[in-house]
Amino acid sequence: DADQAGQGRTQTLERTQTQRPRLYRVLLLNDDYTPMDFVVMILERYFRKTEQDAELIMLAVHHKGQGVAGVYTRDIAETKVAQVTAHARRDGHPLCVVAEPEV
Ligand code: TYC
Repeated sequence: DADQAGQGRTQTLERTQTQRPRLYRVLLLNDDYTPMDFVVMILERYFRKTEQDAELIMLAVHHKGQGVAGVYTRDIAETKVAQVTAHARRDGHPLCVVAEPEV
C-alpha cells in the first residue's frame, strides 16, 4: 500500500533525545498488625535490600507512616504490588503496598 511504498500519510518525527519511561515508587504503608520481621523479609526478597537496609526502611515506615521500597517502571512496580499483597494476605497480614508515579 501507499504507506509501505513510502508515499503514504505516516510521518515520523526525529528527536535527538531518547524517551525514558515514567518511573513509579512502590510505597509501603504502616499498620499496627504486620510483624516487623515480615516487612523486613519482604524488603529483602522482593526489593533486593540488604538486611541492614531492610531494617532501616521498615523502621522508617513504622515511625513515619510510609516509605519507598523501590522505584521501577510501571509493569515491574505493579507486579511487585501484586506479589507482595498476595504474599501478605496468604500469611494473614494487612500490609498495604501501593505504586505511585514519580513527578
Ligand atoms: N507497625 C508494625 C508493627 O509495629 C510494623 C510495620 C512496619 C508494619 C512497616 C507495616 O509497612 C509496615 N508491628
